[in-house]
Amino acid sequence: MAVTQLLSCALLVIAVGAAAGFQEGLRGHQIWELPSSIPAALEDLLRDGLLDSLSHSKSHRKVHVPVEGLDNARRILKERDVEFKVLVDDLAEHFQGERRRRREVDTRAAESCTENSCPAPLSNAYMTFTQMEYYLREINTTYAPRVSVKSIGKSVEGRDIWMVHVRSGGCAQGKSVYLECGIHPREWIAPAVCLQIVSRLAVHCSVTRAFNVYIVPMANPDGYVYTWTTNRLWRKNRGNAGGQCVGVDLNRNWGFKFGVGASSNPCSEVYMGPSAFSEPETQALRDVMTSLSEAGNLELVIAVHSYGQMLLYPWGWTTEEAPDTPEMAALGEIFANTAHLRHNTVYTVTSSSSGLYFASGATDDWAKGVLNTKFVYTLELRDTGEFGFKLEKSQILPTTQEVWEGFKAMLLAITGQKYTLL
Ligand code: 0X9
Ligand code: ZN
Repeated sequence: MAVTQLLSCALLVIAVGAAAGFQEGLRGHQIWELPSSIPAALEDLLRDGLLDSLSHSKSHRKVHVPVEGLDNARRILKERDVEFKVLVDDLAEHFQGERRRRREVDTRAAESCTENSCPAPLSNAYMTFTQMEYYLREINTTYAPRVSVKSIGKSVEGRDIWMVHVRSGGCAQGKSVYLECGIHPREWIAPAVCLQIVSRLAVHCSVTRAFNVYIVPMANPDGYVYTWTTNRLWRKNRGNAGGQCVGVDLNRNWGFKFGVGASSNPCSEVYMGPSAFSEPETQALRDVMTSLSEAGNLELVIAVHSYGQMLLYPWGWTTEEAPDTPEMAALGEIFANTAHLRHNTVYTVTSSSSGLYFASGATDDWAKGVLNTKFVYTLELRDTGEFGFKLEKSQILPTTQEVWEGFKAMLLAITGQKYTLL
């Protein structure tokens, strides 16, 4: 056999192998739809990791059931006479089929992001972590010294957690704003929108005249890489602290009211970890936020997530009012009203405990409770459940556009100016 034939055979084997491995972590996993009214005890099941809630909607609940939990979950639902519908019976098959179909129809010219040239974040496709790093490396040189990118620490698997700093334009006392994105890796729209915001901030110098903006576009790189290769619905990091199951929910691992509305079961999707800040990712994020706060003027913190179209302010651990609630609600309305002007998308502004559910150990409650930052939010981006975590790439641009308008309006309002949509 000629060398070229041998080579192409070998490549074929590699390609087939890679295709078979794609999303294999979801082999046998299912998506079920549960009825609107379910016994309260089912909440415990959700928390204990048998079921992974995929929708915030109270009228219907989509849940992801890991293969290991199928028999148990079926038995428990049967015992309680709860009927359910199987929407997807093998998630690995589902994602592999989807990838095949995508390759067949996707003939559009892609924007380019290579190691040698990645001048802008992709707006018509989700980026791999490697592509994100190409882009960050490029802006670090192109826009220096106004924009700089540095690593604030390493993930469990040794990847860098990058932070972009866009400096204020000559206002020495510029207030600081901090955006954390991608702590939940399956929420792909969050880093996509954050990188678009980085790019807009870099290009439009005037927006940040009065602000130092700090953005961590990908807070959980290991989890994100894992969603690309093995399990598109992965929520946690890739730490092994708990033993038999992998991963800690980084948005339950922060050291303020640690353990409220979270799980101590390592197999749960909302596993809080063995102790507060047990994970290198939350340690890095905590340390950088602490130093920004100690520098004296950290004014606004937004943790960007999806989905649900909600702008949530603390607390998540109790329904009691957090300090500055009227101010947070008012600034939140400015965001929502301005975002709405762009594409009519409705963002609901509410406290997380009353609008969503009880959960603490999250970035937002810690920023409010420990740093005492005035304006703190969790922003749940598009949509309200139709595509959920698998939001189509065609939504990157419109989601960015509305969030960008809302974000600018917030910045202006903080400096006492009024926003007008041009
Ligand atoms: O549950 C979360 O961590 C966030 N929702 S998500 O669907 N993106 O996972 C909401 C966090 C809101 N904040 C607090 N509960 N403190
Ligand atoms: Zn999230």
